Amino acid sequence: MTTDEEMTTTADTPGERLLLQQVPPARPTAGLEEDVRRGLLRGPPRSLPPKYFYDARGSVLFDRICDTPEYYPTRTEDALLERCAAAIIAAVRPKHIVELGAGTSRKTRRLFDACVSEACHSAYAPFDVCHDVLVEAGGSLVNDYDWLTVNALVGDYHAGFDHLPRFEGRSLFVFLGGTIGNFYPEEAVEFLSELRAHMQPDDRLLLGADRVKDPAALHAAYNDAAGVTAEFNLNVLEVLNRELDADFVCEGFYHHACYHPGTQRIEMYLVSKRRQRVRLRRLNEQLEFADGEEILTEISRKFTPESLRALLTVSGFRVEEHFEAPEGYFSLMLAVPVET
Ligand code: AVJ
Repeated sequence: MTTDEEMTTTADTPGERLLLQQVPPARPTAGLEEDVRRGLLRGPPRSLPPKYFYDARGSVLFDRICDTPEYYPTRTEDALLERCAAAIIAAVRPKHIVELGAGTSRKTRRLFDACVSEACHSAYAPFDVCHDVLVEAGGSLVNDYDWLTVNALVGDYHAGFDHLPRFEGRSLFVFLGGTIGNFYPEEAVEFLSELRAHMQPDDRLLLGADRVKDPAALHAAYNDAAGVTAEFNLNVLEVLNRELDADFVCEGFYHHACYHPGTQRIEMYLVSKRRQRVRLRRLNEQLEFADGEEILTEISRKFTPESLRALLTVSGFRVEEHFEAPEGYFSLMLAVPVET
C-alpha cells in the first residue's frame, strides 16, 4: 500500500518537469525590416518570407486551415504518425526527442503515446520561436504524460544550431508538417546539412514532407472554400501594418495559390486589385503597386520519394526507413547522419 508520504516523495510535480531555456542565435538573422527591404521593396516578384505569417492571429488561422476539409497534410501526417510511431520509437529508442518548430506539439503526442507502449521514456525538447506557445503546450504535456520531462528551447532554427544544447545519449530530431517544403532547394540543403553537423553519429532525424500528387487536390488544399487560407495569407499584411506602421488595405489584395508541376511547388501570392500606394512609415518607404502586381508570400514544395531521398542524401544523411500515407499522400523518412 502506498502512503501519502511515499506519494509526495516519488511523484514529481508537473512544474518540476517543465524547464525553459533560451537558445541564442548562432549567427545574426535578418529581421522583418531587412526582409522587407530585401524582398518586398524589390522584385519582381516582390516577396516575403513565410515565417511572418505566424503571429498570434496567424497561428490560430493556421490551426483553422488544418481543420478545413481540403487541407489534408496535417491530418494525413498525424494518421501516418499514429500508425508508425511505435515502429519508430522501437527502432530508435531515443533518450531525447528534439523537435524543430514544435508549436503546440499536437502530432508529436503520437510519439509520446508510442514511448508508453514501447516502455521508452524519452525526454522532450521542443524548439520554437514562440515562448508562450512552448509554455502552454509544455504545461499540458507534463500534465498528460506523468513521466515526461520537457526541456523547452526558445529560439529561431533559422539562426543555426551551434547554441542548441547537445544532449547525452541518442536524440531523435523531428521536423514535421512538411515545413521543409517552405525552403528553396539550396536553403533546404543548407538547413539539413547544418542540422546534420550538429547531430551525433547515433542520432536520428524524422522528416515529414508533403508529396507530389493530383494537382487538383493540391490546388484545393491551398484554396479552401471557406477562405481560411486566403485570410491566413492576407493576415501578413496586418503584421506589416502593426510592425512597420504600414497602411496596407487588406481589401486591396486577393489570395492566389497555384501548383506548378514543373517546379513541383505551390506558389502563394497576394495580388494587388488596383494601382495603389502603401506607406511603410517605420521604414520611411513607400510602395507603388500596379494593378495585378503580386507579392510571393510562400512556396510549398512537394516531393517524390526520390526527390526527398536525394535531398537527405546531399545533406549528409542516409535514409533508414520510409513511411508513407495511403496513395502516397505524405512521407515520413527516418534518416541517419552519414559519417564524414
Ligand atoms: C505547415 C508551413 C508546411 O506549406 O502547407 C498552409 C503552411 N500555407 N496553407 C504548408 C500553409 C498555406 C504549410 N506548412
